[in-house]
Amino acid sequence: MVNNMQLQQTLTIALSKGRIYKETVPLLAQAGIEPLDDPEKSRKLILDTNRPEVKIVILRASDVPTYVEYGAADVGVSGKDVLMEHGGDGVYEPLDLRIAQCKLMVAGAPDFASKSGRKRIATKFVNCARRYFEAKGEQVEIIKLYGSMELAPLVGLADGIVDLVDTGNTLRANGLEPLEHIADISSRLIVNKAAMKVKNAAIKTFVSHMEKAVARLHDKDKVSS
Ligand code: PRT
Ligand code: MG
Repeated sequence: MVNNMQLQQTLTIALSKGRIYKETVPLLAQAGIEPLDDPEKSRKLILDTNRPEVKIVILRASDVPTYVEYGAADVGVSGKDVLMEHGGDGVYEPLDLRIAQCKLMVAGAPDFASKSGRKRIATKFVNCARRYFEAKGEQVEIIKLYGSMELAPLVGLADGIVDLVDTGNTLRANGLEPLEHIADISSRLIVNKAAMKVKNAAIKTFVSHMEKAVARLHDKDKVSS
């Protein structure tokens, strides 16, 4: 006879390929979850794990909050930049995973500040940029781009950009400088609101395992540095 109490709650985790996947896998391993496929090698978009009740879906980074908000995934990992740009309070954000860290900044040529008149700012973070300049009381024209923001000031499309900066090498290689700090960015664990109620036990356990994994990884960093 099947005992309902013994049926394990399923958990679907949304991740994006690239740095978020690479930096989340060691945390998942500490939580006892290991994917059975590598998304960099396989074309599969749904990955099984060593745990039959846990699956991983591989999405475009900017789609992760949408999948989690609508409950197509129970939990996910998203950059704070993506969450700020997505806006709203459609998901819970219980944990800072302290991975994929960088800064959201205004960047431009060294003469950026001395430019007169209304500046043009190219970015894929149009909402973040609009909010930032509004809060400063500065009128700018925002131009939406989907990539290679660094090119825009070089070819006269924009005076400056709003983009993520880590080492600053990409800016420097293109004769640009980081100028104004908008926000510190790291990846967050996000949770679907209905799942938090319906799958409370599974999600609470998962979040607390991830919390311990983050603490362990961070302590290790402190000891080795
Ligand atoms: O690439 P795609 O359009 O599919 O999606 P994505 O760019 O959102 O994904 P991905 O994997 O590139 O980034 C995922 C998340 O990683 C971002 O949302 C951030 O939260 C985080 N992250 C951390 C970064 C960086 N560091 C980073 N340096 N994302 C992007 N960069 C890029 C930045 O845009 C710039 O082009 O790296 C370049 C700058 O790096 P430095 O070291 O030269 O300063
Ligand atoms: Mg990218």
